[in-house]
Amino acid sequence: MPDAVVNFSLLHRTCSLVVVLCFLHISVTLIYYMRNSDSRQSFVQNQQNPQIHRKLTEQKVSTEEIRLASLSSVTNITETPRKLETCPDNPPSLVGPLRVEFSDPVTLDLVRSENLVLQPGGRFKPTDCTAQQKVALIIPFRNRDEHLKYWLYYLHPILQRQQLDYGVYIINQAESSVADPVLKHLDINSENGSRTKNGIVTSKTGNIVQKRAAGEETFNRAKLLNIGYAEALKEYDYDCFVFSDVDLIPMDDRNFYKCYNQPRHLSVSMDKFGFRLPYTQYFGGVSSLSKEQFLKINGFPNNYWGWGGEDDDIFNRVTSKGMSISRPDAIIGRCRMIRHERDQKNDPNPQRFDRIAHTRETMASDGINSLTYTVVQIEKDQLFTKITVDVGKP
Ligand code: UD2
Ligand code: MN
Repeated sequence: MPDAVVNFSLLHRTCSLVVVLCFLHISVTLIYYMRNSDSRQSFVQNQQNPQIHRKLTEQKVSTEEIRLASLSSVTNITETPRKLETCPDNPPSLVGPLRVEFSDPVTLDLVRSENLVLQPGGRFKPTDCTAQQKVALIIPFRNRDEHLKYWLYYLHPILQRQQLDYGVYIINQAESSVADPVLKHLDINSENGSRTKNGIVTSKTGNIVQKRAAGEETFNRAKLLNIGYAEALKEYDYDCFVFSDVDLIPMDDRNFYKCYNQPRHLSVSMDKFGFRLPYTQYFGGVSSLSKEQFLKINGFPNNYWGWGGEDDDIFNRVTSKGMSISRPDAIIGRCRMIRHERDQKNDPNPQRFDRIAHTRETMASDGINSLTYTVVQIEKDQLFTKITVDVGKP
């Protein structure tokens, strides 16, 4: 075969192959184009006629609507009331060291006007977060109105800055003429008896029926604190109890009036003791115990009449139950005591040393489980709840 014929046949086959390939390419492109134009057309149609689109998607939308509606109804339930975050460990409005002095006179009306956020009974809870603890502040009290004004003046703003859910309870030891039905009766009806100058009350026959008069009863600090615990719990589900003398004011708002994992002594650095602990076991002034810690030690003793010893008994109770004392440092724990004389009917208790020596034997039977008292009156002030009680006699 001549060379020219061979070359021509090769050229012909190559050309045919190119043509077939071109045809294939064109048909694939065409099919692809046709498909796309279909969906493009339906898209354009849908845009022009939203009715159709709505119809087409109706079923889908309605199920979606139901899902969203049910979701929003769930959200509505959980949103009323709005769920608040727990308040932080370090509340943002604390200021640290505070100036505390007792020269300017303070009135209850002034304190009320500065604490309009309080609920009746001296109650408060933060509005922008949920307080970490529900704290009852218990103050043993009798005839210390001047001190109480300063306590309320300084403490309310501090407790609010500490973002506590709190209530203030003044446990007022009743004057015996109010608390004692026999005396009350004798006072009202002079025919039945009379009160002599030295306060001894006699019956018509001349027999001594009571050797007490108004305000004559011996003070019992620890029993008043037990009563505060019991009465506060009747009102609200408190989980922490801060027991404070009426004359003690903290000098730093970082000294939290709340509970810790061990019973807490808060008044650790007092002006009256040269800003240091008078002795290691000292537990007087201001302390805090959770409900659990308080019950573990059967509360406080009821039979310390007069001044002294009850704070050491409480210390003994805490350590005998294997707990330790938690304390702030001497800077944060600084506090001032309003200077005062020893009150009447609160003489040092001569039995205190003997009692402290036997705490371990007596604490199981003397405490919150053996507490008896009578409520005489409950007063709800804007700044506090004052509970006047008859604590009985030694
Ligand atoms: C110390 C302790 C106190 C307590 C007491 C001994 C300090 C700061 N405090 O207080 O915790 O252990 O010794 O019992 O060291 N009260 C009245 N009216 C009275 C008597 C007492 O309201 O007629 C209340 C009041 O809250 C007072 C508290 O009891 O702050 C303690 O009595 P105190 O202040 O006379 O005794 P003081 O300062 O020696
Ligand atoms: Mn005092």
